[in-house]
Amino acid sequence: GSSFDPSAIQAKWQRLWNEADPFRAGGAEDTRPRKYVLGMFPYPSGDLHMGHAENYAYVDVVARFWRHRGYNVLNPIGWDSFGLPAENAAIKGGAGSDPREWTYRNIDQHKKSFREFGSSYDWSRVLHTSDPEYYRWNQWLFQRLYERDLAYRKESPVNWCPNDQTVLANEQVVDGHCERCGAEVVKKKLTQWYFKITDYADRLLDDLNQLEGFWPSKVIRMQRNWIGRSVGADIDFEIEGRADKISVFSTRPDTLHGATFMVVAPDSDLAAELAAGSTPEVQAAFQAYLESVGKSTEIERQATDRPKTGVFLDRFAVNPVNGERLPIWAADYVLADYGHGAVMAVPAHDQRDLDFARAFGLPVKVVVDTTAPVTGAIPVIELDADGVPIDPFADDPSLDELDPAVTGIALTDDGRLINSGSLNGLSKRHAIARAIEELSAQGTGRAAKSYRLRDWLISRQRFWGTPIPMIHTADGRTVPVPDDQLPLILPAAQGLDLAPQGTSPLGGATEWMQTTDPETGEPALRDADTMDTFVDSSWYFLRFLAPNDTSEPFPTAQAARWAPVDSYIGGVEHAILHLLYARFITKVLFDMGLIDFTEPFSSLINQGMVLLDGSKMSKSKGNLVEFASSMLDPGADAVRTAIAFAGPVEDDINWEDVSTTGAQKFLARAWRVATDVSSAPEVVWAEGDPALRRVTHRLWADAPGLVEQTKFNVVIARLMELVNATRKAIDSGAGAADPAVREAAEATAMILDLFAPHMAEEMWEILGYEPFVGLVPWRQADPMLLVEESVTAVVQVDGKVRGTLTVSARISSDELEALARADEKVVRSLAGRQIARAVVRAPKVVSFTTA
Ligand code: ANZ
Repeated sequence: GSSFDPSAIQAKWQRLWNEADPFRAGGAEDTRPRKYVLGMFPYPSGDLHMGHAENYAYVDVVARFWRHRGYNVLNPIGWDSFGLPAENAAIKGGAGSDPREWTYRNIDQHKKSFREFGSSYDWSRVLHTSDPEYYRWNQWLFQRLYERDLAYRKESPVNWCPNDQTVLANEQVVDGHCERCGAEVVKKKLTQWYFKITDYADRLLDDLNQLEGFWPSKVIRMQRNWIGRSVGADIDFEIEGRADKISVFSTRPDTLHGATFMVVAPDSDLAAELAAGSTPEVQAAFQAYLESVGKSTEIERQATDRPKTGVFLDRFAVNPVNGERLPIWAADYVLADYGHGAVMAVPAHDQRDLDFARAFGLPVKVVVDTTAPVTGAIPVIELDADGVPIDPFADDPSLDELDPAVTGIALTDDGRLINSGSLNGLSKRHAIARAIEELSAQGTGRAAKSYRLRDWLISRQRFWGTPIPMIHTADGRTVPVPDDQLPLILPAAQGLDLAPQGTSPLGGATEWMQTTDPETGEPALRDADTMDTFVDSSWYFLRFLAPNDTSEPFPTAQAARWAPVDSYIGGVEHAILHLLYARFITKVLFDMGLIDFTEPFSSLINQGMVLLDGSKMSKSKGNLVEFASSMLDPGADAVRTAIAFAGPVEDDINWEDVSTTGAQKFLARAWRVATDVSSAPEVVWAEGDPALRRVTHRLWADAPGLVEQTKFNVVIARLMELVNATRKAIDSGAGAADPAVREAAEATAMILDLFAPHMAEEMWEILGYEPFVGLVPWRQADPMLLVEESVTAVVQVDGKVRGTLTVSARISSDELEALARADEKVVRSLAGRQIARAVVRAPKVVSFTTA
């Protein structure tokens, strides 16, 4: 028929896709190169909204693109289906409600929506993390971490959300408030399970270098800051009246001669002990201070603009380099869980120490002359009009004028050490090295690093999660549930009180809690806590490789074939937590010899947010546009095209500016071009209108680079240009019978498949072809019809730039990689080492990693 009916077209192609299942990834016999494309899997909240539509539209662009480019593409979907909202919904539902029902009902709705959206998933690989067959492998992972001393239990002050009645990881506390519900977070002492991610801090930091150019630089920066490595020294101080020395961490051991007092964190065990050994007056003052400190957050405590508070403990430390007595204070600008919870205060050169010294009248001693030049170079002497040399330092203030005790400004710049014995005359860098050497020689200090990163607290006092597979025996041992007893399945929710009560609801499942000591057979108790859901999402990308495998979490051979993920696509809200945990678990699995790579996601695309009235869409704000209903009228193709056209992928989109009507008009124009040429006979391309052919071929040539650079909006703009040019050619000249018109219509169908797959399939059929256009190989542009441009590509080896190449702006990734491998400088820098991995982003970057 000749009337444009998008909803009929959609229904037809969804049916055909469901029947033929054309987007299944090829198996071992498939010899095409592979791409693993993955969208961050959804949480089954009740309502998929336009943020999801955006995310999964982009995922599908990338997956379809690589299929057209001749790749065997794996593009799976699953659900991150444990977690609080399901549990809260069940609590609201009243007695007998089960989080399972809410969860799986929503998942069914989501599946329907994704089918209606036309996403090209491999539907044979669906997983849900709340299925025992999935979480069994979380438990398996826990056991492996436990065996490697990477899972341990300790009592410590934890972040506690009084509203959700559960602990939160540091990462889940935002400005002192619960990330989820916004309640003010308090500290509470609990015995909890931790994963020892801090053992991997250096690798998590250093391996970010390989991702440079492939992950958004903002995300790399956030990861670096989160790990927060500082390099310096640990210095030991004797304490009068205490047998053991105490250590402090300092990034400026060069300033040790300028230390005039010491500060300990009031909430540290050390402060309590020092106060306890002091006078009753001090003890009382300390207690009062400690209570006043309790409420402030870490960020407030560290703020430089905050008035300094503290108490003198009437105890003294001894400076190891000059024997000076340093009074010890407790003050909240020092944090208990960073470094050693104590600092040597150098007020002349540290602003917070200076503020404190000025507030409490403590001495300030300058040990770095910041007015002295630090370079070894001889300054260029200029002459004035009379030929008299101009003193290059004439404008520099003298050190006296800069006295921090007077100005209140600490001298933090580089300079020359003074008043510092053997360090005098050295610049900061050399003085730090010398100081560390001397301290090491005397045994009073050593080089050290400090990290902001803390171990990953994984225990949660909630029902709807993976049960922690540990057993507490009657005689006080903690032993793992044997592997052959996994999965340890959650008890039924019926009869349990899920409402927050500060302890895990599983504790109320009396029968379930009872077990036996696997070693002695004596009665024992299970651990009542469940795992943080970030455990589930830390390795799910591997489970997609064989989601129904009942003998192992993932087959090693499949991992070697498909992983790591080539293109990972999702929201920037996961820039820290999820990515850090997935990177950590990947490194652990590498160390176990199960995988041959150390980073899970070779490239990362973060899409912007979908806003309404300039603010984030959310249910609580009542400004949610729902995914399912948004597709009803204009149809999925128009929604997807409009989103991709709305702007660059990484920018926020204002939903009010997204024109689905405009997109639908464009799709109708494209469709009409196809119907106009449908009756055209066999054609000889070369006989077509060269002007239109140039437009078509330029798009064939440019679209791959544009897609690889995620400039989807530009591809759509270019498609619009092509459709307009085609229409013009039809209405003038040779009309729809011109071979160039048919060529343009075919190009439109194939490239449109990235954005509007139903319409593309329909056009392809109208043009006389068999389904499916989604599987048709990309056409090569005719070089005679192109005007060349060139760009500079950078080649990295192990994170360092080793060469540059001048290449066509339209070069393919394969061609670029081949050129890079052949480049003389690159070959030389490899010095015979094998390339273990190549990551290519044409036309700009090639990154090789050696084994
Ligand atoms: C003496 C010194 C002199 C310092 C100087 C700095 C400048 P980052 O870069 O954040 O790692 N520090 C150590 N432990 C601390 C704690 N638990 N709470 C608050 N501050 C702490 O900072 C390291 C510096 O922060 C350390 O170096 C220490 O002060 C302080 F001119 O030691 B410094």
